[in-house]
Amino acid sequence: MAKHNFRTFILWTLALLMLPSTMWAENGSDLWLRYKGSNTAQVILSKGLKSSPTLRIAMNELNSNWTGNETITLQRTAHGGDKPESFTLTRTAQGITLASPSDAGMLYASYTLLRLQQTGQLSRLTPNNPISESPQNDVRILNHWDNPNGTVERGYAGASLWKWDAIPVKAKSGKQAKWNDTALQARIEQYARANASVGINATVLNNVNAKPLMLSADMIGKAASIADILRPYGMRVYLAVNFGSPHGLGGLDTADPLNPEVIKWWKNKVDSIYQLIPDFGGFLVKANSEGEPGPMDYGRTHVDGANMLADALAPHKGIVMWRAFVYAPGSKDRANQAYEEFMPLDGKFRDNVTIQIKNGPIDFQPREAVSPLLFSMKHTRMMPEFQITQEYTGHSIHTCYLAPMWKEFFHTLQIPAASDMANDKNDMRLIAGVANIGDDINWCGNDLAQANWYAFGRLAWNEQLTSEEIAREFLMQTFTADPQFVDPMTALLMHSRETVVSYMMPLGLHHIFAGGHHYGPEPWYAPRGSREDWLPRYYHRADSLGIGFDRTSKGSRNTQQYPEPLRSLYDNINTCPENLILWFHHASWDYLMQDGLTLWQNLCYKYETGAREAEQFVEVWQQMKPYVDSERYESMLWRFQRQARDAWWWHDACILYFQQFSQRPIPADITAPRFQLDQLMKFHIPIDNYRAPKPEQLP
Ligand code: BDP
Repeated sequence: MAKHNFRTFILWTLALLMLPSTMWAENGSDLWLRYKGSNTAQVILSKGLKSSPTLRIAMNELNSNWTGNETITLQRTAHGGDKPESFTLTRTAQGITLASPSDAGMLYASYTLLRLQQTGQLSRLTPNNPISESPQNDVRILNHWDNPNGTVERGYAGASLWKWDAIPVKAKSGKQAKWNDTALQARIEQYARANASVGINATVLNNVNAKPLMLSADMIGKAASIADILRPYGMRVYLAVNFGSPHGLGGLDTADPLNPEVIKWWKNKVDSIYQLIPDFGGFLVKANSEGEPGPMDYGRTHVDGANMLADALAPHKGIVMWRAFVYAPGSKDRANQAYEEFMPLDGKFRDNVTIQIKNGPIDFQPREAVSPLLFSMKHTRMMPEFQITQEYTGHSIHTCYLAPMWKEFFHTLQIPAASDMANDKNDMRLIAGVANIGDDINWCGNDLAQANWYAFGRLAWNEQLTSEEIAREFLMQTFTADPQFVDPMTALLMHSRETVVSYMMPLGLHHIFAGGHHYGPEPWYAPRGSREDWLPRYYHRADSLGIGFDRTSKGSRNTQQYPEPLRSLYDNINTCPENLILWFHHASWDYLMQDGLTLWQNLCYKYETGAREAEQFVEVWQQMKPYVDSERYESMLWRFQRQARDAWWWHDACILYFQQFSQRPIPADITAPRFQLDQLMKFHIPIDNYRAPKPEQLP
């Protein structure tokens, strides 16, 4: 007995000693899902409603996390005209009802109710005010650029989530596979949960630069095991495919989409996928782009290629997302190409083909004009692709909240008359975001970059939400609801994208990054033998007269691809929004801007403002110390410090580089560059495939 007591005493002492560290241990892995529930809810299924894995998750979330003590009823409503995932929250004296035509809708309703609780908005739900929601996009999909070898293309949060070696192969019998690596299984389930909580309902598991290997029987069996975890959370799995697979994997001597053997190969492959993944979503294809194989290798067209795959998928209700990210070397204007290549094909794609188009016509720059193709096709389904991973906005070092960029995009699409935007294929809407998720403990590398994953989901569900409300929600749930934290940090997030634009590429400048990894400034980057359209000078076109790419009716005629009023607005330098002036115009260094400064002076001040703002971010964050756990505080502090240092690096590099062309003095109140141009030009930051640079790797 005494011995037993002593052991209890020791255990208790140890537990108490460990308590503070466990209480405060914080690694960001809980994302925005930090409910402090009291297990007081009574959750029931309405009469006749049969339980399901999805409903069990919903009930479990509410049971463990709801802090009220009313009865919550899950209820199925008739489909009617509503979208299956829509839902209504109703409050009565008896309790709260979450109603939807589908189980997934009830799950979304549960997360919505919990979000209202976490963000102090429950008062919005009163007996007179039910809350009804319906998703604006039917397919809200993440694109992982993950490779079978565990690397992530343009990933800055560690290696791939999918540890392919440890993922079990699902057997043909259809029985769920047993996971030996239960930690991995749990992590993938957390991934599904996080997505469901913001309404993301689909995922492409692998890189658009797809390896034929992804379609091997083993990999399909592994994808099926992942699909089994995601399914109860309302998520469907898709795969990116290599168009050359019949050749590269199947051993055929061609991948010509009109060849009967090739057609048969794809049909069989698709059938074998559906055997294991009955709700498989379909294929994402990058064809004839940046060296990837495609139908044009065989003298065929995008239509031939996409329709052939679509026909193989159609019997199973699968779809093809065919990317429009195409550009040939030697082009007059890369921004024109997707339009030139796809407009003649408008109306020729099958119903289950969607053309996936990056938000801008170049490549995920900090600010781009909207891709003109998105305004133009009338008889083809199109979907936008955003880049959540920060390839061009500072990797997982810089804080750059992307919701304002995406809102700007949605806003621009609304500018032309509705009749000019009519499209007869918009019965089904889709939206994609390239994921910023890896195996880092906090998922995204940068704790605040979680906000971009969060915001993508929220906007994919409802484009009308404001960036600010999304930022607030995120901060309140992920850190603290204390306004001393939420107010200044919302302001910081809201400003962050414009700050990044100012210190990297203001006034519509684009693609002046370091070659390869795209981190840091290298407007001079020009290794011999490079493709011209991979070089910054192709984009900035600085010379003694001015700077910027003339895309007007007198230049590359890119402006002519836009509908009115954008066409005229962009074409005329005096009406072109100044934040895109160098995107559309080659403007004289002495061009007078609205503030009365010359373009050159204005450019210098933009760099100055951006760098100073980045410096202020450090101060704001330092003031947040009392409200943040030390682990996340420290891990963000060095990132903000790096961001500020990088911002000055951009400032020095760009001002000095462009001054060679402008030959104009740097305004006196601009901070004097700390480095000489030739010093900066010698420096190329080392960086490996998926690790952001360390602090000491800067000049
Ligand atoms: C560019 C990336 C490259 C991608 C490509 C794409 O630099 O890694 O493969 O886009 O979207 O942004 O296909």
